[in-house]
Amino acid sequence: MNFKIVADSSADALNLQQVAWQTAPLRILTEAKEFTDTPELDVKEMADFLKTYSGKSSTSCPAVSDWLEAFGDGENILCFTITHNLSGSYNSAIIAKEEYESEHQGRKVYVIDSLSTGPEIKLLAEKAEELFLGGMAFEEVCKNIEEYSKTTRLLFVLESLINLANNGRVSSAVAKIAGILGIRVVGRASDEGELQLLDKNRGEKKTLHSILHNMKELGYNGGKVRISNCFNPQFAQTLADILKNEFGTQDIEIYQAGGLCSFYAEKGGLIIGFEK
Ligand code: X90
Repeated sequence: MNFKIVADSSADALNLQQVAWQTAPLRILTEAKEFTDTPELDVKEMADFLKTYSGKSSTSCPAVSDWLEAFGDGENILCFTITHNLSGSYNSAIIAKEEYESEHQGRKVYVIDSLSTGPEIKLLAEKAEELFLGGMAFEEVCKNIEEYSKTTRLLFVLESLINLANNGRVSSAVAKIAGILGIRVVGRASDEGELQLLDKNRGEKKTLHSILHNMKELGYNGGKVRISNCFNPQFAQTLADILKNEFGTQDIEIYQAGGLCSFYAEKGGLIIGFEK
């Protein structure tokens, strides 16, 4: 059976080793330049450009044609999108699925709205790979991933919410709190896939305390963790060390966020996906 995992680029590069995968790019748009969020995008170069750029910037979800390209010639495709509450990506994927299935008799695309983004999608994709390699049939994998996604969570820590506010994803009053020097906002993806703010903290120590507290509240107890960071690997590593000590966490990975997550998480931001 030919199996392929596809996600929009909010999931960052998936780097799966044993099944075919591809991402459909979101785009970061400015008046001067456009960045397509493929695994090849030079995120550092984009961040440097945005630092000196003072005009408007926004993003756009994958077009139907981007999804079709990512489906390629897959026969059984499991497709993940960022939460429909923040993006049109899910709608676009559904249209692409219908087109793809009617053009290619017998091929299947199963679209899952992650109600989340970034590292939580990565956890879902990794689990799907594992189940498939264990010999599970396509439909069963899809059903199991729907169940598994009820046991994964997403937290984030942001130093700036300017890009989220400028693009209408949080209110500007909320963004102002995060704009105060040294304040870091901790939040989560709610069960409905909305951005939910939980806490604001001054200083790294208090922020770490808040992350741990909120992870525990959400049921964390030593499961898998994926931390996507926007040019802040040290902070991610500090958190990883604490998790290893406190919970005996074994399976933890830290990586630089791709274009879309870097644009919204902004410099210093962490996005943490974990198993309950
Ligand atoms: O369609 C588009 O243009 C994409 C818009 C995406 C907007 C938000 C992306 C957020 C990425 C920030 C922290 C994670 C929040 C997750 C809440 C569900 C990273």
